[in-house]
Amino acid sequence: MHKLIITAALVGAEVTREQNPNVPYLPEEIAEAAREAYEAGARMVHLHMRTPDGKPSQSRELFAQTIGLIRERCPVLCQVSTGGAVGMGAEERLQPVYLDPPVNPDMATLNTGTMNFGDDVFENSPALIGQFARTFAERGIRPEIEVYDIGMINSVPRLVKKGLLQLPLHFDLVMGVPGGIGGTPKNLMHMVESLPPDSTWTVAGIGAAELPLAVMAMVLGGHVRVGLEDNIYYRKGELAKSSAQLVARIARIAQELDRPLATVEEARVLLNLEPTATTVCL
Ligand code: KMH
Ligand code: ZN
Repeated sequence: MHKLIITAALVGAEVTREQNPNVPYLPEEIAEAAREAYEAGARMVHLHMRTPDGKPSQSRELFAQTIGLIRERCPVLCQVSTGGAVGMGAEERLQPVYLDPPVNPDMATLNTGTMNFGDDVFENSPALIGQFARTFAERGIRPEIEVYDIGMINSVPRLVKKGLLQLPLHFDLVMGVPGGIGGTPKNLMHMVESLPPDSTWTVAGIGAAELPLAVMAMVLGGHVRVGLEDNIYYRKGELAKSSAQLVARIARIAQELDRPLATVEEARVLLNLEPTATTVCL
């Protein structure tokens, strides 16, 4: 079986320091969290930004500053969010995709459907998805397709047919968001079996679903995303100290399962990223 890629989702747009005081907000804090996650075994970080008071932000400057600080510290792959936060407009969400070397992203997320997201609506209309896919192609950025339910997988072949996406694709199966598919083993099997041929995939289980789905993904040959964006607890009643702590647990289990961790260069190959094309390490 191929090697394992662990992605660390360091901050997100929803969790707050009131919920877990270890959530990083400032560029320096996010960069430090990225370094710790890399040292614990993560090979990619999924990035959102916050203003100093914790408000979600897609500021190009904040992304540039943070990616610069991360690349001074470690070679971890930087994947920027274009999901941002619910209520943000399309151009606002696309800001980090326009970054140039040496702070250009290695990958960016592409969300392929509209859904209820907790008490809100996360809007991704067909027109918005097309706009994002075209911008990614213009910028030479490989998408990670974020899907929260089966319908969002089923819409992908249409996008391929229209020439907006090319197979093979890499998916993130986000499971357990209120409004999306539940985070159960049976649902994970259904999601994986519904993917287009030759897809690679990672699973991001939300909350208590994080660990069981991660273990199942490791057994099935998928990859794993963990971190404070998805889950603020280490175990029931115990807050996680950091995303690195959650990454380290996955790395330990992977070792027991004989699923060695990919190096950053091996992760690039597995994810069909150009070995040297887009990332410039400072
Ligand atoms: N914050 C969510 C509404 C992504 O990063 O692309 C969307 C999200 C997905 O987190
Ligand atoms: Zn995200």
